[in-house]
Amino acid sequence: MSEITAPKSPVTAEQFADEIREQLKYAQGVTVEQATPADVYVAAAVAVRHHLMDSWMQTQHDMVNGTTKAVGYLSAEFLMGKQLRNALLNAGLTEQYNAAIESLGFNLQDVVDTEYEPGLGNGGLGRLAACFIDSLASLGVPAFGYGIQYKYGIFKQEFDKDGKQVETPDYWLANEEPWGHIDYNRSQKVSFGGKVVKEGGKKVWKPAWSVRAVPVDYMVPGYASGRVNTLRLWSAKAEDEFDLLTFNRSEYLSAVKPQVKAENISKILYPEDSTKEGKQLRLEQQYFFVSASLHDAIRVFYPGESKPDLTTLPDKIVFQLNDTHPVIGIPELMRILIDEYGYDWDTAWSITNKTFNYTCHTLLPEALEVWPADLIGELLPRHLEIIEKINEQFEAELKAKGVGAVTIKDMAIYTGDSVRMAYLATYGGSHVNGVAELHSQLLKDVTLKNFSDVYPDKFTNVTNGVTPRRFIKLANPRLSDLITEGLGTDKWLSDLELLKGLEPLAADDEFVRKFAAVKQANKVDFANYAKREYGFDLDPDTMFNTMVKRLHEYKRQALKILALIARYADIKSGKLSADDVMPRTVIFGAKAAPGYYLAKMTIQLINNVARVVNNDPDVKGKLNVYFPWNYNVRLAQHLIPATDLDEQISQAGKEASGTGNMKFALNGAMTVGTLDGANVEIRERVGAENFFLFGMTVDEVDKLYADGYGPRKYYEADPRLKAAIDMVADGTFSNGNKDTYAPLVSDWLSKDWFMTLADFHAYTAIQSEIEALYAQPLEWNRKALINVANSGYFSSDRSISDYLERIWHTGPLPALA
Ligand code: CRA
Repeated sequence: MSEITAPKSPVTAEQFADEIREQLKYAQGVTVEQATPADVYVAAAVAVRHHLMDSWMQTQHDMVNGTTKAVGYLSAEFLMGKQLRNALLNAGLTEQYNAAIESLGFNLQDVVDTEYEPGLGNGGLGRLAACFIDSLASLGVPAFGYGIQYKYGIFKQEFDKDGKQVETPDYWLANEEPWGHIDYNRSQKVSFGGKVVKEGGKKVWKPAWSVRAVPVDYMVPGYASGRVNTLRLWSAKAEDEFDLLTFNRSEYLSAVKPQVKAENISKILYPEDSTKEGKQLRLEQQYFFVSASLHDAIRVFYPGESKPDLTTLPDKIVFQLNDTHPVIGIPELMRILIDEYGYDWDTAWSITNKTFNYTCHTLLPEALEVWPADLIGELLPRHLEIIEKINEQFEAELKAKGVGAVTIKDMAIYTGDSVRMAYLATYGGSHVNGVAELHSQLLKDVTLKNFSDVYPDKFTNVTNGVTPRRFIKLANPRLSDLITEGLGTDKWLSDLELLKGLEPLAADDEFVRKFAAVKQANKVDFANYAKREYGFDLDPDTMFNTMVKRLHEYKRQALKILALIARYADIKSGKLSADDVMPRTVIFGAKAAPGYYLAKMTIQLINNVARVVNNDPDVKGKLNVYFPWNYNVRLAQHLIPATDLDEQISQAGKEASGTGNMKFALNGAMTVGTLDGANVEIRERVGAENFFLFGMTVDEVDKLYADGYGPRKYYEADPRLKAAIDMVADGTFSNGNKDTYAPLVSDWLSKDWFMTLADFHAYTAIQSEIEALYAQPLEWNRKALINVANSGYFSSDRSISDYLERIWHTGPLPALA
């Protein structure tokens, strides 16, 4: 860990208030009296940026002039969450800000509430990237996050009157966005299309069109490190705004066509990729940000040099490829080195190989990108040539190592028809890592087995982590205070393993009661929040049981909802008296990909189960289901600290890691989960007796597939499962319409690819264990506290330390004077 401590900001609350006043007057043109909370938010954000400026410049200076290798984290997603509170915390300005805002006559929360969350990511992968750049800065390691400033982030989710998901565009830049600085003077040109010609024996790419990549810089302040790194998100602009000749012919729309085409590149996060056009746009995005970032790094590290010695590039910066999305960076760096700087192939390959590493985040084959070769050929003809040559070299290398012809064919990076980006990344970089022990093992044993046989040393694991600053300190101030009280220090915020010191306190009933009181107060807070934001009436005296994550079949929201329906069916049939039901509030949060039919139908089902169950007097309010729409980082920060029981119930071998599981354990929720992803490591650390484990293991899943899985057998054998599925089929949750969920029911009974039915019995069986423990609040909270005490390992600071040691081989900048 870094020894650097933050220079205590000398600013007083009065000065901070003056800075806000000045900004309001000279930049925004409003008096304090005229100002709205939104005005004050912008002014406060600008004031915070000003306070970070010296550290930002110093960090860049030390990075470029020193000998510490920097990290470039290339990621198509950065799901940052709101910035103001986090920046204040990390800059040590929270108290001054609070006092200043109040002295100006504003309510703190009103001001913070005006900040609009940028949704520049889909889920875990994007949020992980945000945690990682926070930790890099907090550890004092010089780093760039490189990505795209999408104009529209992930869609805004609403539900229609039938409970169906409706997607609306999320125009997060509708109001002034004070954090990003657009740096027009440091733009890069990125080119596409055209053809490769031979000129004087050299291959020359003659592109057909180009766009201008303009960097938008976000400061990334480290917590108590005095260091501020950069998140550089590229925005696409046209090289020429419009064609005046066409415009003068009154063809106004045609005149702006090139502009539209250019700006489309950074218009939207992950466009649909089921059409040819969508695919092409996605590849354009990937190449756009990667090409701009690589050129930018050369500009930054070799300032003003027309003939830089790029053999030193791997000593200046190491690039991490966050999944396959930035992998086109490998042929792009080859192209830059060979075509732009005149290096020979072998030198270029050696530089490239040392500069890149690849993190794989999935085991689902459909998430490992494969590009049609003709698409790459059309859009990036020179890159396709380079990829072909890389593949030739690769095959020769394999042959020399004695690998058989069949295996060589299996391992092809370029098959003639397509390019396998995960294979290109594995061969083209120095290291490959999975994101949890189990996942890394499965990568070696299954997904990338051939590669791990030939290059065993490339493979390693780095288990994911989450930043305790945002997800404990900011999200859960009550728990933070209690932890600090229990440990007698707040150093845990930069050394999370210190939480271990709480373990003895689990034997102290007084402390456990305080811990329980924190959870209860958080539940009351969340109930108020849910009332205000969604109009829900949550009862904080029931168990809060949460399942939040993207909606995907493998994550098995269906398992949760079927178990809930089974319990409802028990009440309806009189098998169970509502009086004997432990009161439970089940809270779902999930977005489904717009084109994912069964996932969207599951959302509709959950909403309608909520409607029916919450309004049935027979249930006597014992079971309640809520589905707050538009799950995002903000909602996570409110909901996670208020949760008693967290659901991590994916089919074993499908969830690469999960990071929600870590956030919940750190906030004192108990977990019900399968042996999947990082659940395995959480359980190992918190102790098997403090984790509700159920369900098949990876081996059992594999065996069942091999033996031939038939879900109907489970339906026939388990009357409760049958009752639940029958209820979905018979129209109970669709106003009598039997067709509404027919595709879902038919999938469960005939395919059930992720074996929801096979795990149903185990899942419902563990509920009695859960409820027995919940009936003893002191014992429940003791176990929950043990979870907190033993989850320090899941700090993203630890993940980053692992990357530094195992993959990046660099460390913090020298301590600040
Ligand atoms: N969907 C995995 O599924 C993992 C995150 C971050 C995911 C999660 O289990 O925690 O990555 N994979 O490592 C992914 O995005 C393309 O693959 C995810 O967020």
